[in-house]
Amino acid sequence: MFSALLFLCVVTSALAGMKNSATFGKTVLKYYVGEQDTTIFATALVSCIQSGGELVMPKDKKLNDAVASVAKGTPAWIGGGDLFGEGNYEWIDGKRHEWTLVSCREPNDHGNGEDCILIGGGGRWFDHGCCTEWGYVCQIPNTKSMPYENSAFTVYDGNIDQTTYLQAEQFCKRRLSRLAVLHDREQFQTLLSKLENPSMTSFWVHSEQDGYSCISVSDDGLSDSDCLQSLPFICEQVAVHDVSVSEERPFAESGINLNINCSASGTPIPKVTWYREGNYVPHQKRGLGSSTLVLKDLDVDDFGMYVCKAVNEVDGQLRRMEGFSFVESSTTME
Ligand SMILES: [Ca+2]
Ligand SMILES: [Ca+2]
Repeated sequence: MFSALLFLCVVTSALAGMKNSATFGKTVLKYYVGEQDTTIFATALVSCIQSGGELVMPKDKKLNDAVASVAKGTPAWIGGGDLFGEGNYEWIDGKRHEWTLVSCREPNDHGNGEDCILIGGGGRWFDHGCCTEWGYVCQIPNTKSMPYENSAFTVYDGNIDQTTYLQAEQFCKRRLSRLAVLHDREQFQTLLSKLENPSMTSFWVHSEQDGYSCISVSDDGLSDSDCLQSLPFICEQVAVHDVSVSEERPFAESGINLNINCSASGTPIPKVTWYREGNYVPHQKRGLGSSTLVLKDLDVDDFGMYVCKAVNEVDGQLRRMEGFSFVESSTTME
């Protein structure tokens, strides 16, 4: 007879811990790194927004030197890359990125898979795979004003950002976000009530209703507006916020049936799928934002590493994030 222990650990995109910071003009540069805190490019982007700022865009040498110094010469993500077209390097605000501080033989798009930019020793830049894990530097306004961050929503208020509908839409997309989908007026009023001094009363948002082109929201609700008007806007993160599994260390004996549920939250609601060693597991019940791994009449062949992935995608584009869970098994003989 044998019994077995299924061992499981959960890795989610937890917020990183800040390791170093420095004031630069009206902003604070914060460097996040560490065994638990290094992360893929997409998570770094979202994490900076959640901290009320953005992944740093060191467009001039002074700022670049400050970034290199706060990152202590170790590689760190900065806000640039060619994610939206090979060789078209852009900062995350959509401005063209020029390789003025290039490292030797870079950018080289090594293996046709390097679309994000790291700052390295001497403040020099190099392209690297976006899904590799590194520290990162956020640039955060040291005033407490805008943008206001409320969970998945970021309100870009009047004085800073007023744009046409199309520009607002692009702005959100470059931050792994979309123009916010607001479901009712109360949701908007709650958001607005948390702003200290809202300078405007009308904001661009996305509408899922047919027949509208450019939608703004105000106290009166949603309305069809002139697309070329300049308005502030509200972005909503496209992200997996959390991944959890029903049992972290299920004790499994041969012959039993085992159900392990994996659920994820995010905007939009992520698709959740179980894999075993990279292969889709057919025995799973998938629902909205969750999937249950169903192992019937467990035997030794069922033990192995299971991975639950929560994926978010908008417009079929690369803008997505993943959360992972790992299930490992070990067996003990009696
Ligand atoms: Ca590339
Ligand atoms: Ca490279």
